Amino acid sequence: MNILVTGFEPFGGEAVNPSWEAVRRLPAHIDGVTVTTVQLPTAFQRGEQALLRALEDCRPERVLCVGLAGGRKGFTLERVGINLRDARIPDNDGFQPEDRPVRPDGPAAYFATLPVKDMVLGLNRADIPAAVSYSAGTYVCNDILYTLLDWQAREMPDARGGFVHLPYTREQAAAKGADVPWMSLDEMVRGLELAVRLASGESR
Ligand code: PCA
Repeated sequence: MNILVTGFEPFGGEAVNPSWEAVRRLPAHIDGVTVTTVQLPTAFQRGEQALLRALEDCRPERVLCVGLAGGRKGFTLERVGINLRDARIPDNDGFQPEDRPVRPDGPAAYFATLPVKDMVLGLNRADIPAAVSYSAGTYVCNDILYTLLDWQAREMPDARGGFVHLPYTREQAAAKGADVPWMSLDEMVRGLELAVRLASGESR
């Protein structure tokens, strides 16, 4: 089994993106699963292009995309990607689409095909705070999830894909005040290793 795990480059004025910091620390093999990691630009067009290139290159049986959702607590496992781009801030290329589709001819939404609820349960059992989320937003992360699921539906219908949002790191949160939720990078890496195991299991 092979899994592609992606993280994003920093955006929105942050110096780091914990998604890539955690993803790049993953081992190359987890329980016999080969792990390929790729950093995606936080830009609608280049992000999609980089994802599609990685998908064509490795044709992975499982894909877990990872991003930052600053302000959220714990891991949030996204259930759905929607056909909408509505950016609150410009992406890293200065592009700020409003009320546009990801794919003009695509369906309104795709559900994640990874076992989202089982993954949340497994993470919780290992003391990693995690919950299901029913919105990945309308920025680059949602775009990547939609693009991933759209590609898999057409090109590799037996493959499964999904998305995890991570909170700020301790350092990022501390710079913003006392009430901002955070998770240590070590815990994120431990949680992602487990998420890879759970994503590679057979139950849906
Ligand atoms: N988070 C943003 C895009 C990149 C990232 O890490 C989002 O939630 O859309």
